[in-house]
Amino acid sequence: MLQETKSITSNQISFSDFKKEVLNDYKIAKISRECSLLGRREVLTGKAKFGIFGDGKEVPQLAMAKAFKKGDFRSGYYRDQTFMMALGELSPQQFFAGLYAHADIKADPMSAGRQMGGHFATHSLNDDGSWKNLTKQYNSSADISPTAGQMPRLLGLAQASKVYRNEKSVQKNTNFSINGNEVAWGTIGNASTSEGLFFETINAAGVLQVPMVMSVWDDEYGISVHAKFQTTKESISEILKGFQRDSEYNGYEIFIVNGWDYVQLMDVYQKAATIAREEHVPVLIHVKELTQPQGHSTSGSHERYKEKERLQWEKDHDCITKMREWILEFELETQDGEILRFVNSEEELILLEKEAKKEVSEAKKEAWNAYLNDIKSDLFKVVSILDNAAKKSKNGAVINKYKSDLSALKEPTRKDVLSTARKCLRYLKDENFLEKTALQQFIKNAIDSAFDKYSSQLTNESSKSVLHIAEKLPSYSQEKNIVDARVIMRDNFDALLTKHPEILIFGEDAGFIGDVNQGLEGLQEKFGNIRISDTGIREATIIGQGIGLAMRGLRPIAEVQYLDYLLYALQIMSDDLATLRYRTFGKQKAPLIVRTRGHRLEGIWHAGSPLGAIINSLRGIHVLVPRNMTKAAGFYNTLLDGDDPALVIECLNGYRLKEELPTNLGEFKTPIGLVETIKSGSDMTIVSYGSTLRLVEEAAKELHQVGIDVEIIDAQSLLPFDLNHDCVKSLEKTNKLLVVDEDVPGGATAYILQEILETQNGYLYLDSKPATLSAKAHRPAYGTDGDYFSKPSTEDIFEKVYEMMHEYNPEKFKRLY
Ligand SMILES: Cc1ncc(C[n+]2csc(CCOP(=O)(O)OP(=O)(O)O)c2C)c(N)n1
Ligand SMILES: [Mg+2]
Repeated sequence: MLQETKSITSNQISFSDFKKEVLNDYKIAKISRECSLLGRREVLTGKAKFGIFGDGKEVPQLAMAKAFKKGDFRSGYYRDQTFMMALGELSPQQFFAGLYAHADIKADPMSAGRQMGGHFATHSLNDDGSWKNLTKQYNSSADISPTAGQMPRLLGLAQASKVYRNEKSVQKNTNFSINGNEVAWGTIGNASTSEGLFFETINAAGVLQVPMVMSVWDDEYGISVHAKFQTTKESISEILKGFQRDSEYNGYEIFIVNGWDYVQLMDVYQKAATIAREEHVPVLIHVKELTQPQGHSTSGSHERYKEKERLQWEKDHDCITKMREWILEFELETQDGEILRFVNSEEELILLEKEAKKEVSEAKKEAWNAYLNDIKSDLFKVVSILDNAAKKSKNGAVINKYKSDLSALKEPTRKDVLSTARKCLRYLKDENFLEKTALQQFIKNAIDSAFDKYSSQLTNESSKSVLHIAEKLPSYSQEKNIVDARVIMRDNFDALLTKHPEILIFGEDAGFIGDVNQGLEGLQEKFGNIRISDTGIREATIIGQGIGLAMRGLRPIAEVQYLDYLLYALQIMSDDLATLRYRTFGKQKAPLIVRTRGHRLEGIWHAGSPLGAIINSLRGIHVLVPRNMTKAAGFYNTLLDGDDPALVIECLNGYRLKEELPTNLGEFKTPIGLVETIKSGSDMTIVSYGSTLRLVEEAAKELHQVGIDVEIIDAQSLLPFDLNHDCVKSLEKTNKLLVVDEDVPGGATAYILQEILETQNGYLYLDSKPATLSAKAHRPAYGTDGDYFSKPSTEDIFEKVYEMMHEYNPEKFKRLY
């Protein structure tokens, strides 16, 4: 077949360079495919737990990798191994290390074995937690498993380029951007475009006009479910046609290309990159006619749900098969009449294919040996200890049996080794000799080192952790300057925006009117509409914007208008933000601050306080519940001196209350992880937070009148909670404990109780049953009476305390009822 490809002539590279590139691409595709094939076998033979691979999607990823430049970011999903390999960011050995869950960041740089294979990441941070120069490397934000979960973050990654290009105050930050030239590349499967997060992100990126290139890998299926059940008209590009930009409106550039067409793909990806990079216009590339040679994952086989014809079609349209055909058929006639080819015969390709196969097979062996060697050295230690222990112990026979069972394992896990050691220790409990001590020591060391491998880096462990930042009290002028509390927020944000040029604040109504409670009043006018901006009503992608911006060195404060609507954002906060440090073994961070307001309004959707749900789903994020605006402002001041993600819940009914305006705005700091005793007392410790504290304070005054003196502690920081264990110190004095909030029963109060009784050993000091007082199990009803009968009132608090005092001293505190 004689042909002239535009890309050859237009790129004007010599044919021999072109040939080298094509054959190199082909080899990468073959290496990647071989990884998928062997990977599946490793799972089916039991050496790895689960496999989901990129077979059938190789060729478009070669094209994407060629258009991807240093400084760019990827936010994608589990099919992208070929892309990572083409960039040189994933070797076959690392691929297998991930598959085996090798818990060592050097062996598996994607996640140190924490994520299942197919979740790709690069390292944005040095070992000390400081940023690398991201413009000098390829960047992949760490994948998450929930389908379309990569979308919200993608929006922020793309928006960061726009900010760096247009906002002068951050243009000196050259570690992150060079004139906003970086493109954020998204990938998603066709079926996952059914998720709301996909549509929400597509719309928002169109509105914001950000440099995002979104590839949809379309293989017509989502596991077993065909496109006809997934997508209207069975085509994402068809239904997104309305997003196409035209002379009148901004929008998207949309390309449709077949996934097996190497030449077209190269062309489309270069064009897409130029549009996004130069014009900051989002691009959608619908890559059709892709396949799944081995089915969806190792969990099943696609022969179960695909017709024979479809299976045959997939064989014929396998992108590597098609590329191979193209390579073999390609002929180019020069002006001198010479015919140029990529290969002289098929043999050349076969040789290259054999090389690819051999490289992968060797890499697999290396990865397996490296993975196993770590464990085997532990196994030998235990076997040798048990061998000697068995000789001395009266339970020698049992111990010997455990030892030989362990020795016989060909593919031992850390669990096998440690579980044997721990079981054997029980048989030595009544004996005393050196080997027992050695065994105890082994177990202790193994558990300690397992903590580092499997449980470290949930939160910031570097010197930048906000937990190292000390309290700094607000200072006040001599003449008391009493203001509406929202003024403190506004003036403090003003000071912060001046102090930190990287801060961007955005959310629904946050821009023009300066938020619904005017905590940002006038600040858009002062700092411009890039730094203070309105967003659409789209909580999940507001958070995604924040995550992506924070991953590129900016300091976003993302506003979720009301706490009740945080549920829309909770999934992405939980799945993405809260796990980021953990799932990358501390190699990526997103110091995003989420600002919201809640508690104590009225009505089912305007008065919730789902703190139990929040703290249980957001481990990895600091959750702060300031009781007033000075405390809240102090939290923002602390957070901006560190780089941890946090959620700050302001008291909705506090903005119009009066507080004294501090003089050291932007500087005073509320410490994170410390409680504050706001009233001392001797009869009972009451721990509460947020808006209910004011009710507790009122109740305390009334209790005083009947001779009960309570101590009130403001938790103020739920995650982390009371790191200095001040609550138990209070219990030592009062011997009684009540925890009050307006969450459901067993919500955050149960968490606080567990912290105080179990973690702090508070049970040792109790004279009476510890108690909680929370709202009813239902959402709060509307209106004054709805509130009164749904949430704890001062009377409820008074009576609860009184009843506990009655039980303690019935003589002194006679029954009320
Ligand atoms: C939120 C969520 N729901 C369900 C799943 C289970 N799941 C994993 S992959 C997948 C199908 C995805 O299909 P598609 O987006 O077309 O990608 P493909 O695997 O075909 O490349 C499903 C349902 C998941 N990971 N996340
Ligand atoms: Mg699919």
